[in-house]
Amino acid sequence: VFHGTAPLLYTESLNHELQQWVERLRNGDPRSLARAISTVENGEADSSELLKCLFPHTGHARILGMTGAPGAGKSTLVDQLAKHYRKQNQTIGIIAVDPTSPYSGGAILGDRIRMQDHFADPGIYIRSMATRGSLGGLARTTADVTTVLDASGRDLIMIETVGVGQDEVDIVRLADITVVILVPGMGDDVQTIKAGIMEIADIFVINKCDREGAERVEREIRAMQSLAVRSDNWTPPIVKTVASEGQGIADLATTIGQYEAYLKKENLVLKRNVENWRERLVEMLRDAMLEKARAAMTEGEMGRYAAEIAEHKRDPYSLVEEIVGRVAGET
Ligand SMILES: Nc1nc2c(ncn2[C@@H]2O[C@H](COP(=O)(O)OP(=O)(O)OP(=O)(O)O)[C@@H](O)[C@H]2O)c(=O)[nH]1
Ligand SMILES: [Mg+2]
Repeated sequence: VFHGTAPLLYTESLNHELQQWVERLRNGDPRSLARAISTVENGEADSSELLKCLFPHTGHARILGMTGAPGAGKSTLVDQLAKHYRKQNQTIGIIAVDPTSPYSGGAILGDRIRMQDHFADPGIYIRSMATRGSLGGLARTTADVTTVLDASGRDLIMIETVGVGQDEVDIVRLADITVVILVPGMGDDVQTIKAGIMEIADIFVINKCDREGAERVEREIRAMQSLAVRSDNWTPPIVKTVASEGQGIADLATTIGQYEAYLKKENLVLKRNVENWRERLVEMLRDAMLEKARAAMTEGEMGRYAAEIAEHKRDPYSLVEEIVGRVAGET
């Protein structure tokens, strides 16, 4: 008897519940925010419905990516910047994407201790993530958490990530502004940071300038910059800091402001967003297609196909065509 009507009612009440959740989150309710973040982090069943409801409310926050080698002082800088921007009454979200062991334990603990100052301040929300190898990948999870924080009305979102691999390059691609943090005395200095990370720097910070060798790092960055001209003609400035002493933080904030003004003046904000979305759409499509293809067959079938191909009883090209056809014909 209920065929047809029951699912509809169910969907409606679910939507109503979602809308209320989103409403509370946008009104600054910390529990709704925390619940939304866990939902997308764990890729729970209602996570994509939630993200659909949240997306129209995003686009307000400025997203700042902070990346650099382990121990470069990223958390200390984020912490100091948070203090700086809080004085201007900006609300802040911080996502600390932790490296795998051996750093993660220490980093999380370190972050907790240092960021304790802010825990009483509802204007700062801090989330540490150690989700490498999780379903959907680190970059996607970070993007989804960023969406939640943005929709919650935060003015500024800072994403801290260790600059080592493709995941990190994908993560900083989320950012409107990317700050790459270097320190003196890293041996080969600039060379130890992956070329890909160097290329995405909008601003360089040389932290720990209380140590020897800051000038050398600066020379190396300048030498590297002379070889490559960016398509937006911006020459990434170099800011020197001693984050642990709060030195250079105001300078860094000013430089961030200058780059933002440059992006606005040159009409680059939308252009950059379009570029980022082009990449992210391809990734989202690839994930969704693959998920569908995986759902279309069992592990047993997959193993059988692999065996048949290995034994040359079947060719992989027609098989892939067949599976893609099967998945595409579904909708
Ligand atoms: N001497 C000196 N030490 C600093 C400076 N900034 C940070 N530190 C110290 O460097 C250590 C690492 O700082 P973090 O802020 O945890 O570095 P991080 O880049 O977040 O580290 P991971 O998240 O583990 O990659 C801490 O002991 C800081 O107190 C600085 O400017 N000078
Ligand atoms: Mg850190």
